[in-house]
Amino acid sequence: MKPRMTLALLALALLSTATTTYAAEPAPQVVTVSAAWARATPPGMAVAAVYLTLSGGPRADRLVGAATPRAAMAQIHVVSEAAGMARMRPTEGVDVPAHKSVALAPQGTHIMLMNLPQPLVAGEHFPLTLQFEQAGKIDVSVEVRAPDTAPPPAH
Ligand SMILES: [Cu+2]
Repeated sequence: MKPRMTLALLALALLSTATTTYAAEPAPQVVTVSAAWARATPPGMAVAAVYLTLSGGPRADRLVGAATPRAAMAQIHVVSEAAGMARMRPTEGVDVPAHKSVALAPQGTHIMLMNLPQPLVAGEHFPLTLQFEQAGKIDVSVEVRAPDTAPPPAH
């Protein structure tokens, strides 16, 4: 009885060790996307900007495109300043270095949605598919927030 009990305890100890090993937090193998949001659009406004945070995985990656059923076209835009004017223009892609975060935020790089058939309404969520060189397609949900007092980005 006693040796059997010892063995059982030993087995239990081994099992829990193994469980602990497998329960270790899995490191993301690819880029991850978080905090995707867009401002609600007033009726008649056919463009909107999506902002989000890209977190690099073990390997560098590159965001190269985006698409959503809510807009006829989606482009990655960068903002540059010339003669005191902020201007945005399409870019080929956004580099996401390994283990680094890249924020697409107001006044900076964003995903431009063009030809919206319907306005974006505060409180709703809509799907956005991001295309990466390494990770392929990643689907995210974009939260639509109430417009604030900041002026819309100039085109
Ligand atoms: Cu833009």
